[in-house]
Amino acid sequence: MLSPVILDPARDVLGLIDVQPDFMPGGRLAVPEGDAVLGPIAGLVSGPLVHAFATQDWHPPGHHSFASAHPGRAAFETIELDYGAQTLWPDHAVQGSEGAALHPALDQARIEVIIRKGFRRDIDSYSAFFENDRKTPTGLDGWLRARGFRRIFFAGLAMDFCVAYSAEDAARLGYDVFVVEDACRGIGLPDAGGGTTIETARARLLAAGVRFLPAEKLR
Ligand code: VGL
Ligand code: ZN
Repeated sequence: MLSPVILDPARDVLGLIDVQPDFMPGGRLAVPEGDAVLGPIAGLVSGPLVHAFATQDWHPPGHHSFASAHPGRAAFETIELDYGAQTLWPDHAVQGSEGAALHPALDQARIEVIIRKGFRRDIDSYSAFFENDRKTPTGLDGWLRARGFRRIFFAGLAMDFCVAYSAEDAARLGYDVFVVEDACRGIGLPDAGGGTTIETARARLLAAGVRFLPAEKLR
């Protein structure tokens, strides 16, 4: 049995990734059971983790991650862009739209900073730390360091994309990283050989030293 993790408010922070209606049933890029994260997250934001940051996927119309920006291409296909492979998505999280808001049921009281990402038209940004070229920073690392946070507990959507990229970058940057598993759901693209699946994302994170735990283990 995994032992409980005793939290220290001086160095621990909750990272809420893309808790936005567009990633939930009825949204434009619905994650299966995406709304199931709201209950566990409500527990987390009223529990022992008193500091939180949130990310918000925030794309301009015509963003290059949208299949609609690439004539002849369909959503969920992968293409090569100058920074590498890019999966194409249905239009989603368009700046200012209702689906791009932080979910109205999310209690924002403990969210001290909101990082918006994916606002440059030609580059996608899954991770809370770097855009998909893996080197353009969002500024989150500077905020976390300046505040003295050393352990990050991630929750949100989607486990296999924005949560996974964020957790992996956090581990690479030297943070102690946990994924609160019951507070995440994944897109679950079919295994198309070499693409990201929930299983490959999980294996990558474990190899990077990221730990998975249920919310009930946080004290
Ligand atoms: C996400 C695909 C495209 C995510 C965002 O939040 O995981 N996935 N944009
Ligand atoms: Zn996006």
